[in-house]
Amino acid sequence: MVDDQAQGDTKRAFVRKPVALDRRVTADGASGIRVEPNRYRLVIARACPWANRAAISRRLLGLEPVLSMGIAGPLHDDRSWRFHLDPGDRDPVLGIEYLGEAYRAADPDFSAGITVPALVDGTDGKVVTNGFAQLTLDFATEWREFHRDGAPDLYPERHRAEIDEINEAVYHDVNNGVYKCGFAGSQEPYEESYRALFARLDVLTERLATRRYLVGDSITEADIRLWVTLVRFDSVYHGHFKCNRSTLSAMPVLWAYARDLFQTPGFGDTIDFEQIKQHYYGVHRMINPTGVVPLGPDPSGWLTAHGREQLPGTPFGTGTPPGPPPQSERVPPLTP
Ligand SMILES: N[C@@H](CCC(=O)N[C@@H](CS)C(=O)NCC(=O)O)C(=O)O
Repeated sequence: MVDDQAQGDTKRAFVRKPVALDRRVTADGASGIRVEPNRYRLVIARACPWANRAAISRRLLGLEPVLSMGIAGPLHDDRSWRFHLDPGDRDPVLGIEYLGEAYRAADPDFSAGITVPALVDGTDGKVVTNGFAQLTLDFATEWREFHRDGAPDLYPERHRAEIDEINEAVYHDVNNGVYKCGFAGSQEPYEESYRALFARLDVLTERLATRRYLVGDSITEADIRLWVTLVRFDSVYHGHFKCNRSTLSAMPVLWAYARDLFQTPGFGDTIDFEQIKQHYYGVHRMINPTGVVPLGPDPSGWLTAHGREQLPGTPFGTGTPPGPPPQSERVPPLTP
């Protein structure tokens, strides 16, 4: 449970625990674990924003043919994420029912959070890493040999300082900021996080009013990280996490930016709003004790025109968009 991940301080603020298994897979194998085609399996859940980053990066970079993906269902219990969307309730490649089995294969005494995304070594079924922040940076850099033709550079050297700076602020105030609002155990840390969240969204609004993407003139890691929170905003963070100064759809610049990316191959085709709502409202019983999942909001607005083609920037620079996702990874089309 996410609340098990949180350590309370005296004001009962939500504090995210450090990543437990943070080994790296690198091109030269200097980390002890080398990038290899068809060896690892990326395990995600459609609901999870941290896992969503990895799914988007994999799509944009075209890693699907060399890095398979397992998809846990939206609900989990104290035995961890479960592959209940798969035939026989088991991941077809790893052969496991619960993701926790792969964590305990890596460390029989593993007692920290069993989280997605997790990169699992298919040769021994052990989790290599659940270090969500490093994972996508490594996809962009260490997995370069296996990128598709026309893949974008999501972490270009000349922009790294700027990307890192934005990512740091977005992580604290937005990505983790919504969780700090939602899981605040008392009024004061909630208000502090709420103010920091919307102040940051105001700053980002100003930045994105005159440019299509956050850094440089095409999509980077910074856009992926901001977007995974924006796309969940109206479905779960606005109500369930009390981030309700306004909906995303009432913030014109961010709403158009988020729609633009939703309609870009590799982004919207990773999103399943039903699974997102089922997870947040169904799993976080401490803040939604009934487990009732709201029917709204109507998601069809995501497909409306955004007008951001007029701004400086093109999605893939000199590269090309990815093709459609593999058949087995398609998400249901949006229905009102
Ligand atoms: N691994 C990261 C982030 C990933 C994360 O929190 N994933 C959530 C889903 S959005 C998760 O797997 N939660 C399961 C749990 O905590 O039991 C962390 O430990 O902070």
